[in-house]
Amino acid sequence: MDRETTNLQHFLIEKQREHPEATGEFTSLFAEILLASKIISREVRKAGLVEILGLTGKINVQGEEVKKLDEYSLQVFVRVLQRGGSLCVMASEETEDIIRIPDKYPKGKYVLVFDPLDGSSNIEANVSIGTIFGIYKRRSEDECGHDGNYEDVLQPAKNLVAAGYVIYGSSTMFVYTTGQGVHGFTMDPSVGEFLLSHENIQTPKRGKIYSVNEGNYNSWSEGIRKYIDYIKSDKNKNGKPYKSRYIGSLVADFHRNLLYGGIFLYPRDKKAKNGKLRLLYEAGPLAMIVQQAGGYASNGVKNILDIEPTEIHQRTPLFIGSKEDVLEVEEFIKKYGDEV
Ligand code: P6P
Repeated sequence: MDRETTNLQHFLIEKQREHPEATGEFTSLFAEILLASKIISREVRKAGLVEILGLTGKINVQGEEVKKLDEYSLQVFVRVLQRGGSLCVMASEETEDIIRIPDKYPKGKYVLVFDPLDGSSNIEANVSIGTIFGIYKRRSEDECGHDGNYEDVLQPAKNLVAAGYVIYGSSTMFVYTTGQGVHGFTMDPSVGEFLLSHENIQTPKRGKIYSVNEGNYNSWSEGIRKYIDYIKSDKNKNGKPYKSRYIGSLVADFHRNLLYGGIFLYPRDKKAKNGKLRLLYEAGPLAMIVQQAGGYASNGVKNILDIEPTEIHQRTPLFIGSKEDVLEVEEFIKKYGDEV
């Protein structure tokens, strides 16, 4: 497709022509997500210049200090997305409870789960950070106009109808899937549009990169320690040690591995018995994206897409990226265990 003149809206319309069963129902919702992303991108880009860095003095539900851009990003998403009429409820990393749509706004049939600004601890260091989102159809009675509830939010990632992320890096990119491939759009500030840059992203079946915080090595299970030792040896399928690449910003590490191939790991450890990352609005949406790109995401024993969430902020071990690499982690866990 003509990359230079194709923005997301045009691309969605083209895709709808190819798939008559697809309707234009996402277009307005995606337009709102794009607007929120552009506003956040503007603030992230100037963060070093204005007094928007630093802490709010608040602590979020994760017990983490809330930086001003975190809070700002949450508010932007809520203010833009609540009025569009597509959503019946939202859930976010930054809010303990589900986010209801105010009565003054119409309610639609979709549910948005999102991490407005993941990796925000890296803001001061000018490291790439990102937004992650997933979209479900409501499960409760499908009468628009009714509030959504926990039943609508707590769905396995296999139910997602769309997922995506925005990476605020050297350029701002929007990467998404609606189940018909993974496509990337890069912001052209001169026209203020996200233009098609990566059509139908496919990740290599096996990579040469691993991304993990090795500082946790002594806290991991035997299965994970043996896997990491294996890929750092000449005995792995590549015949030489994998490269270590770890930014400490999930979206940035995931995005690089999606394009180049490789595996990102956040295993459980003695401190974080269920891992650190969140199932609903981090692992789940990325699992849909990576599967659409030919990769795979696992908690070490099963596909992330199949995990039924019981709590909004529940954590999960996460192994995600090139399919053969992730399957190999499952083999090591099966053979040596994952007890911590
Ligand atoms: P650690 C950032 O705080 C984050 O939530 C993810 O973006 C990132 O992958 C992970 O935590 C890094 O965690 O324990 O290695 O610093």
